Amino acid sequence: MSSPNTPPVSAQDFAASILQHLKTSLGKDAPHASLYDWRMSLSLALRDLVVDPWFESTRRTYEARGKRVYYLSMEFLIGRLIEDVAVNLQMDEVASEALESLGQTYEKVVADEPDAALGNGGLGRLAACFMDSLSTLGIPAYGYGIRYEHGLFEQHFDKGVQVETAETWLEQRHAWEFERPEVNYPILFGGHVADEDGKAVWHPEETVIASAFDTPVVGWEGRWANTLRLWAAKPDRNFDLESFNRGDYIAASAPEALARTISRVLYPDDTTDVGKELRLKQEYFFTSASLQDLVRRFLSEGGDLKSLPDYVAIQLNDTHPAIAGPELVRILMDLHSFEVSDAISTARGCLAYTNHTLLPEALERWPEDLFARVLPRHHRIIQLIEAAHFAEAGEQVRIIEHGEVKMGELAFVMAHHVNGVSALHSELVKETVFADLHQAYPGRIVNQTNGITPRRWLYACNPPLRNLINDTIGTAWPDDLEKLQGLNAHLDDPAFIDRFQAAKDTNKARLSDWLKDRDGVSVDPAAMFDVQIKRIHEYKRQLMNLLETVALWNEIRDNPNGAWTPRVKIFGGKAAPGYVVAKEIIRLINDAGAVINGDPATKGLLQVVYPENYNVSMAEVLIPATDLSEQISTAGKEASGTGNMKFALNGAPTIGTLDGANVEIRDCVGAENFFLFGLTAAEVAARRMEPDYARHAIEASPRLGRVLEQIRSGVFSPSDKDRYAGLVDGLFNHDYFLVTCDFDSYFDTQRVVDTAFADARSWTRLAALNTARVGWFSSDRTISGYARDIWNVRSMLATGSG
Ligand code: 26V
Repeated sequence: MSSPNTPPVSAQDFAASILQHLKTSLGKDAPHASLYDWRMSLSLALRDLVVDPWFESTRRTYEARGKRVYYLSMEFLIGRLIEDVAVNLQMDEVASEALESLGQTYEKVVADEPDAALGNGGLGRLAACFMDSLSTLGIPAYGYGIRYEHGLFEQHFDKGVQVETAETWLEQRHAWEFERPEVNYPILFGGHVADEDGKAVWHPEETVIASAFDTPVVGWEGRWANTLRLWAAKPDRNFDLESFNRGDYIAASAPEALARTISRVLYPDDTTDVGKELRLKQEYFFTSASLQDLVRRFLSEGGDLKSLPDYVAIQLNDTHPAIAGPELVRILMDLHSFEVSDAISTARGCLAYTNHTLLPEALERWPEDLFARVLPRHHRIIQLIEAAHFAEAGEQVRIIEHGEVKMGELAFVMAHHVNGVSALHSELVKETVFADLHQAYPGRIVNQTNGITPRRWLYACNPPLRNLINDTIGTAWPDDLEKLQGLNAHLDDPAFIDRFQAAKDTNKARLSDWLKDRDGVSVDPAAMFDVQIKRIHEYKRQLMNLLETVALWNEIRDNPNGAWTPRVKIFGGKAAPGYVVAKEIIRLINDAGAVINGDPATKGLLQVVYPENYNVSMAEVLIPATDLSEQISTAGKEASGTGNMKFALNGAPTIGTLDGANVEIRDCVGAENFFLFGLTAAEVAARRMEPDYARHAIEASPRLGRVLEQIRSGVFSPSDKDRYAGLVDGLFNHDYFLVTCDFDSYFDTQRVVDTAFADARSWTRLAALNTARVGWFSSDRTISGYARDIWNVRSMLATGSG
């Protein structure tokens, strides 16, 4: 019932293919095969089925000679691929059956796959969802990024403290990629620029080779497949013979050392502008390789570079690839003899830029001297770009200012469109960070509200709900998610609500088993599962959630015979290794959790759970099992959020602020079906102007004052009573994210949630209503918007909507 179309091969034939791979690709026979051997054989057998659609898509793309999309992203947070590919090929049941026939358990084999964690959070996961939708919509596209040897660090808790260890996904062979040793580009760094016959000529000092690895990305029902091309750095030559012959062995290995570091590790900090030379080199490395690759492809098909914008749409995922502007200008001027102004307008015709954050500390700026040392030619080209921008729009906004190169301004000036990622965020982009540039280039800023792929985030991760939906409205929804509206007609059907509840119960039991198996933690599946999963940031306010937890603990202890709604507060997420306050918050959650969980007075009513090492695969278990989605950022700070969409789609109502895409989610589900609290973005800005706003908020709330006093006095850190004094003082003195100001309305709204949850049937109706009404948040809709408003590209599929 779950696969709408017929699978391409039978279980019997597929089992034979797995066995063949076991023998010829892994060199094992069945009796001696390990879990790894089975997993690789299964992956390779599935990969075989992707190759034909992939070749066919590539052939049709070349034949059509139409415009293609190039999505440049420093991060692709992919997760596991076996289930994703199996589901897209309608092979999930066949694969499971085939493995069972070979004496293996499909779920166990699937769970053996390491997450491809080539991203920090929202921005990287969005790129992965976009790749899925580009293929599903049949839009010819390439994703370009870096093949990091080490993805996002693994998180462990040592007495509640986050400890990081290296992630090592490539220690095992990556089953899905095809190495392309013949696709190589030199990437140049450093040196100087000389004026030769009136021309600027770059004499670089270092060379690193970018070498391609391709992963096919297959869309729904295998109708189309695009390529994710990730670049690995290789040394230009193993030994610099000249230095080697001079006897300078150490100098001879310097180029190799640079090459080995460039694609070694993903930067794990998604807020602070680290300003590190290696990061700049990573950015230039993958951007230059990608542009060289697409220009080579264009020329090999006989294209005339003047018409590049008619054939090439390059999307910059944040400013990380913003060097694409000057790099494309360099390629056109230095290698293809374009005039400056033609080079700039041609490059701009190809480029568009997505802004993902308004946090000032996350907007990339490079010290000018560092920049000029690493990329001297680009430094000069940026001056040319700035001059052209001044001539066009006046001199209010500089690209190079106060000794810094501002990548946001550079990306904006070099892009034909700039987009924000939710309606509110796009308006704030116009009013704040890019207000002057918005005046100078009216109409350039547009909105494309984020989305999520319903294949991974409902169909694959939530089989019980998927089956219920199939039975209720048919099977046409996974690539036309607005069809979920058809569920509205069933919201008052008791049988439907019963089945919806049964699906949620199954998922909650699965999560409970998972927590027990993995961490030895027991939870009561009848309690409300209240979940906040995302990177740990002050603006996301995990601290406010924890303060509310402590306040509730107090309240239950004060009134043990009250009609409390049992809750399990689940946290998940990593802090950047250098983000001290975020790490204190993690420790406090773990410390307070230990005290609360050990208190017999609140046992069965309140529990705190924080499983370590949150990642995509953990999200896939947590989200379907969630009753309440926490989206509680300070209004104006969360650009969009995408977890908020995943929860709503899987039937979890939201408690949240008017921030990011929460605003649009609330519009879709109806205000009466959303647990809204807190200040608006405008009120936040106004409150910050008031003197001592935090102190006043604390004084006005005895409940909050009591919680802060407990934390400060060491109730949760008895062996080190002052451990959290600094954290608490921070709230009194500079509570920039207004935790104190929103606390009371958050607490009160949580009590409204308690009451609502206690009425099980109406809560389940609310959950189902969320699923029915958030189909608009499919990333297929988002990508169709980019294709129409920004890229001007069309779907290659007759029935596609791109
Ligand atoms: C910034 C930096 C700064 C330098 C060091 C490395 C690094 C890595 C990533 C970032 C960008 C962080 C921005 C980000 O992830 N924004 C999130 O984007 C989501 C997708 O649009 C959106 O849903 C979230 O609200 C937004 O926080």
